[in-house]
Amino acid sequence: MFGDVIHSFTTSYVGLWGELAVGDVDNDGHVDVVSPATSLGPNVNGIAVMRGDGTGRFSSYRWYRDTEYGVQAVFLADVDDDGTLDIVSRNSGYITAGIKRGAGDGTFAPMELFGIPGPAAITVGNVTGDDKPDLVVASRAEAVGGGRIFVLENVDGAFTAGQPFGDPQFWAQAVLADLDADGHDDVVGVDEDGQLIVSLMTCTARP
Ligand SMILES: [Ca+2]
Ligand SMILES: [Ca+2]
Ligand SMILES: [Ca+2]
Repeated sequence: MFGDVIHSFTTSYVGLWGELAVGDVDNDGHVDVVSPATSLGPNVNGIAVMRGDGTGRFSSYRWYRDTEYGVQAVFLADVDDDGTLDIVSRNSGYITAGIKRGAGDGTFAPMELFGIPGPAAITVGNVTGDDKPDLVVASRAEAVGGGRIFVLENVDGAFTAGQPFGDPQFWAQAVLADLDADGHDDVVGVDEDGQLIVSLMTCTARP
């Protein structure tokens, strides 16, 4: 037996399309929801943040319109290791990876954009082995310059432009795990033919 829908939340003239994420973005102990959000009239893209009140309802809603590219998916991670959840977004177009740093009170800084061709998946992990979260993008082979793993290294909380690794693959999705226990997260993914592929990462942090 499953539950009925007992609450919905209407975002007036904004539609929530894409892959959403949940987490406590304002550190009040209640789960909040973050979603790609596009206006229903003129095509304005952005990200909506809905703060949960702990009852299944939402006490506030804010729409950030700081991307000219469509946001296809978001997830939450503390990318700068300052104790607050940040938003990582996978966007359409060429400027295709973005982060919005969270202040810890439910508000977010303007999006920082990174030009990675054709991202199929974006994830966060310790790829360079220095225990700082790096951004990792698996890109689609049909994009110009794509089909590679791009590592955006975390240097003192800022991220480098993506450096490509590995031979071109038809990445469709990817997650990180340290498969060979060498202290560097590796990329585990599936290609567009449905085959499991692995890229063992050996890159080291910049001195
Ligand atoms: Ca919360
Ligand atoms: Ca953070
Ligand atoms: Ca490894």
